[in-house]
Amino acid sequence: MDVLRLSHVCVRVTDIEKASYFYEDLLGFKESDKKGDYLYLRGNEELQHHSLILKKAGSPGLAYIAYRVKDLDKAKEELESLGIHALKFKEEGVEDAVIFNDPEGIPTLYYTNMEYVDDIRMKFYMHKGVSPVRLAHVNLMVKNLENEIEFYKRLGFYETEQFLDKDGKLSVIWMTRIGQSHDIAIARSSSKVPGFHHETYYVHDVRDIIRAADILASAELWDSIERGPGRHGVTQGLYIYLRDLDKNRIEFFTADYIVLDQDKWNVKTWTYDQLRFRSDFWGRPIPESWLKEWVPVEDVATGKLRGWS
Ligand code: DHY
Repeated sequence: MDVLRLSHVCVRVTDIEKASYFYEDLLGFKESDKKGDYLYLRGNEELQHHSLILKKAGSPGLAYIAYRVKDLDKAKEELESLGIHALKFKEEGVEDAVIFNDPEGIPTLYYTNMEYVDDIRMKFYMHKGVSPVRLAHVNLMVKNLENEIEFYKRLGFYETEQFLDKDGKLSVIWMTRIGQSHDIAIARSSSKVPGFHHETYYVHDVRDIIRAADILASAELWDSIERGPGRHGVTQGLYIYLRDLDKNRIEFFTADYIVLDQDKWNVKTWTYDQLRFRSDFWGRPIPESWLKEWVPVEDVATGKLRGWS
């Protein structure tokens, strides 16, 4: 199946005005459009209409993750052949899309063409806040990790790194489609219900990561600074994790590697005794909230959050 790349995420927020303050005024995302219950945002180097949709809803969570595919009709047929029924869907800037629950229940959208908007890449005076560059990756929690990996491999993703649990069983996988350190990370969850841990935006400079903390602290949003700044062992990226005003998590990230030769790449394995350094190369402790909290995902068939009472 010709999935070209990770394209965007649609995240649930309870108050669009407050979310606009957090994501636009503080973090510096660019607004492409605001219509009713939806706010369409993008990073400085994204020419496409949006990479982050904020959707007003009763509680936080993931509405869906979207990928660009080469041929939507062919992708839909291939999904059907896997027993996955995809529903027709439309977004602002995207006329034709399909939406479905992936094999582990992650709400997923495919499209081929999105409207392109103005190019602000070198309009540096328009780069504000943390200067988000582009959506880099998403991080998911699923019950049957092997099943999910098989699906993503079918789409053209390959493994870059993996983490094994105490018993030597696969626990987290990092995969890429376009040759970054990862476009997607998937962790095995003990819960039957799938979850969304975070989305991550690439920034050009470690200074932007520090700025995220300075901006939030000076806006008195200390609780929004959850983890970091630090350097990951896995992927070697420099990072900071933030929680928005609804507790959705967002990471800013830079300085990871790219895979130059896919055919020569050996999956890098991290064992359980390396946990401390896998997560934070400097060995800093990871907050409980980061380890234990994530948000639920919508079931595309019902529009309701899975397993949420
Ligand atoms: C890790 C998490 C990420 C990422 C890269 C590496 C590892 C960890 O913190 O345990 O979200 O992007």
